[in-house]
Amino acid sequence: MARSQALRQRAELLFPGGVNSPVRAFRAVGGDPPFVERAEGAFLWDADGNRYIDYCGSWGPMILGHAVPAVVEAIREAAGRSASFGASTASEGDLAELVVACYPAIEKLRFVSSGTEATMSAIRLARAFTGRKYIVKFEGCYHGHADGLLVKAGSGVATFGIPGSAGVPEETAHFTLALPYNDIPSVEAAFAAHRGQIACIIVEPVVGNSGCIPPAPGYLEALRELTSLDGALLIFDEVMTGFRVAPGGAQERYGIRPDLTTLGKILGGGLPCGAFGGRGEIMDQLAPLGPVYQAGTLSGNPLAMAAGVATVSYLREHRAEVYARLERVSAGVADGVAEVAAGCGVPLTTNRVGAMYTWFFTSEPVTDFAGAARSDTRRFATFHRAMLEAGVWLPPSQFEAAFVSVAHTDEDVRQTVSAARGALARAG
Ligand code: KE4
Repeated sequence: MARSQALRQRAELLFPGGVNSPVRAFRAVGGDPPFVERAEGAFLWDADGNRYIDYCGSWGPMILGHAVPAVVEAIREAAGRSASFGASTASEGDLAELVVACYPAIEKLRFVSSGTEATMSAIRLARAFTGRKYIVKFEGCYHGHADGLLVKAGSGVATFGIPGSAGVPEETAHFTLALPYNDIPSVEAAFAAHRGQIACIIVEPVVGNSGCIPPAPGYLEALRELTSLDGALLIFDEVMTGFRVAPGGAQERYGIRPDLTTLGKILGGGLPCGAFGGRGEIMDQLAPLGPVYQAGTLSGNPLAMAAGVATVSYLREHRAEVYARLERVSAGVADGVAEVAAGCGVPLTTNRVGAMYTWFFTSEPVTDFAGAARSDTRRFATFHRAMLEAGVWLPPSQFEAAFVSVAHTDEDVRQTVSAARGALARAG
């Protein structure tokens, strides 16, 4: 791994931990992360020419696979007309019309450049619209790195086992109530204790940032009812689940109508893009119409719009075939490895919703972050390293979801299950 090693040594002089986002450092699983040079379809190649079947997919965006010709051509064509104007373009409306078609709960939206911007802005909007300060989030859910949301968060925060983050004033965290996921009594108690004071609940409708945790039957419906009763807004953070678990995200899959929705990842087809949207009366509180300020130099960037239109329009035009394939291949890999684990006596709990899934190294059901945290993360680390050495790239943390793309084939599944035989034996 000579070239990756040289690149990492340079990177460690330039970036804290050698990375531009903490989870990429592989600290939770140990070993040195390979540097990726290129990717195509379901495969990554590192700087030393090693090939991997990719189940990280850039943490979700690459649902069509890497370097898909239609997406590449759309970006190339847009780039030829300049990368950015700082002015309105037709392409923003083109992507927005696709979003509105997929998400009936979104009457109006605004594009931003990341999921963090989307959730941060949605929270500010909810507080302004309701005139309330408190927000509710759930332990193990990650909504980006805005101050008030780094409270008992998932993803990298959970991976590093830190309660939140340094630099977040306790006065800010004070207004964030972090409750256990899939636990309605705790939500009822929070509303009883803060009647009329909670601006919103923000929830990953299918958790991805504790590893994959599906909502318990009736859970999302209860959140909808409790927020409506108290006049709080329900925000579905669909940055990860949007276009992933259905074209219309978890709100389509589970039939819930949130007040606000945040999107990202797949929305931009791999380019920096996020969005937040919802009821028009709420969205119209935003400047320049209303008193809530929110802005962004590259919001609605033409290249991101082009990649998003190419990606989302493909998903919509081929929805039946695409989501049936994602379901089949995702079930094939998740259940195939689970069967191998059962056969060699390694305790494994598999959670999956559509094309996102997680293997937890525990024999217990995993229905909230506390359950996920009881997994044997050391065993996961050994498994991850063995799979990487066998040419399978999994997300480098027990508290992340794995993703399948349209480009993954049955042969990729076979090879992955075969690699897992050796990796589970090593982790066993
Ligand atoms: P970004 O700011 O990273 O674009 O989005 C933040 C975000 C918001 N909401 C959800 C549900 C998310 O999953 C994310 C980001 N996800 C992580 C991986 N689980 C991004 C990977 C990283 O931090 O490098």
